[in-house]
Amino acid sequence: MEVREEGIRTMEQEPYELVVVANRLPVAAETDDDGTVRWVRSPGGLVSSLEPALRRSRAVWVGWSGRVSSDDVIDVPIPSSMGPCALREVPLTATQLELYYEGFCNSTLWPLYHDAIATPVYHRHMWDAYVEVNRAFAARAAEVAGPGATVWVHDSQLQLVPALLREMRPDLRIGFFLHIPFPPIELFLQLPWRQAIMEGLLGADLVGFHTPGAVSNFLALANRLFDYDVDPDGLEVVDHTGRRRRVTAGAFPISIDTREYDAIARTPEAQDAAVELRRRLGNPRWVLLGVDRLDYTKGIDLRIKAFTELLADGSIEPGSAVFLQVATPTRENVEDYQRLRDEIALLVGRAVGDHGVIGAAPVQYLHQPFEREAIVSFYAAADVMLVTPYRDGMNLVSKEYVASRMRDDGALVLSEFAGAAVELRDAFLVNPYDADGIKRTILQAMNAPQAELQRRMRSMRSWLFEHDVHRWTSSFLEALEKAGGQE
Ligand code: GDG
Repeated sequence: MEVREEGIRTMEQEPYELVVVANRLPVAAETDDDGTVRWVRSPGGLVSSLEPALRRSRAVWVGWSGRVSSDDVIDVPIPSSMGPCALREVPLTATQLELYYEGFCNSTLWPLYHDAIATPVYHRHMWDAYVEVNRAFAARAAEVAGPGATVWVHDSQLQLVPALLREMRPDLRIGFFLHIPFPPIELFLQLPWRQAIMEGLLGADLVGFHTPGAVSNFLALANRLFDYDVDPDGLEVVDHTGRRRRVTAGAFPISIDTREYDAIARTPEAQDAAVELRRRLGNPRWVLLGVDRLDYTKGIDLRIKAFTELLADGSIEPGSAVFLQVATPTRENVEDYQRLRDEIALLVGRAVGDHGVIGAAPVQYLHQPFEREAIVSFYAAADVMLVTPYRDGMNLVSKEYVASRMRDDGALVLSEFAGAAVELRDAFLVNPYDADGIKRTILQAMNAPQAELQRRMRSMRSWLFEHDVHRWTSSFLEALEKAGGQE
């Protein structure tokens, strides 16, 4: 197998002083028909959030590349040209991928941490794979971190890494950030491996969450499981040698690059694309929009039902409004996602069959990925944005919509159970389980006076311009600098 490194600029700057550890690297391997591996940069997501911090220091990113290997050790130099820093791969086998990622991460932790909306499975062989993979990540991080380096571990896939890494490298400063909700203790206690996961997290000097609610769930759990004395900012833990160590816990609500979204939305291309989209939808009075990964946590089903009922009961006149739902394919090997895909197709089919006319459908459903620029033009075209997850750590889509509304117009309907609701108080907030409440709120958003919409949007925009992703990254890293401390 030939590995071609396109446009490589090597950034070997050891010893590394900042190590990011995340399930995925910010690049993916693509294999051509002739077996040549090409590396492509994964746009958006965590990498754009961390990029400035990574460029400032001698940094390395440890993660999985997306390719499955049958060997244990691959040490292919991944082209740093695409990442903002050096990249180190943790190889995963097909079995590990199935049991650790699709299994323990997506079928146990994901549903459990999202209020058990789908039923979590508790299988010992999946847990064993999770432990094995977490060990591999910790070992890789331990290997590349320079003396006294700062390590930032990301998300639910790697909750054991902080403690494993501390054991291997007590000199490191370790931060952990959870991108999804942290569940109430009654739910967390279901987990047969609850003790081990909490011990894993408590290996960090700083544990960060999106919301104060998640912080208090975490601290309540530490108190319940270990009887540690907790205070609102953290707790002191005792390690196996009897030494006391401070673990700080805090809320760091993630955000977006607000200026970048604003700038894309202002381009003539985005504005023209928005006008064209409305025209193709039949120039209705209202365009409503949903943009989500096709995930059962996002509340896409009830949102479609609510809109369909509004058509059925005559609250929305046929032809006056079109609801466009973009649902990006995701986790297609997991059974709950396959079922959801069918359920949503059925709901859309019913809405179109019952309320469509020849040449015009009141619900348009696109189960496809789009370029970011296209998504922004959808935001720019939408009068009402529907973000109604049953539970969401933060939800960046809601923030992206606001950042893309440079005329201070448009209405955001937002679930109370998205982390973003803590900050975006001027959205039209809704209980995502309440079908009648969603219907009422959609109508309220559609019919709100322009002045009210502008007041709400202006206030949310000014919040987001101040609280952008750069502030998130620096506030976490600054808190990590101050955290820790041993007896
Ligand atoms: C997890 C947590 C937390 C979607 N479709 C396309 C596309 N997207 C982009 C959106 C947005 C991102 O994907 C989705 O982010 P969310 O935050 O809404 O949701 P999750 O994927 O579940 O993310 C979440 C987040 O981590 C960060 O901590 O907020 O709570 O669940 O940026 O725009 N982007 C492109 N094409 C698409 O078709 N380019």
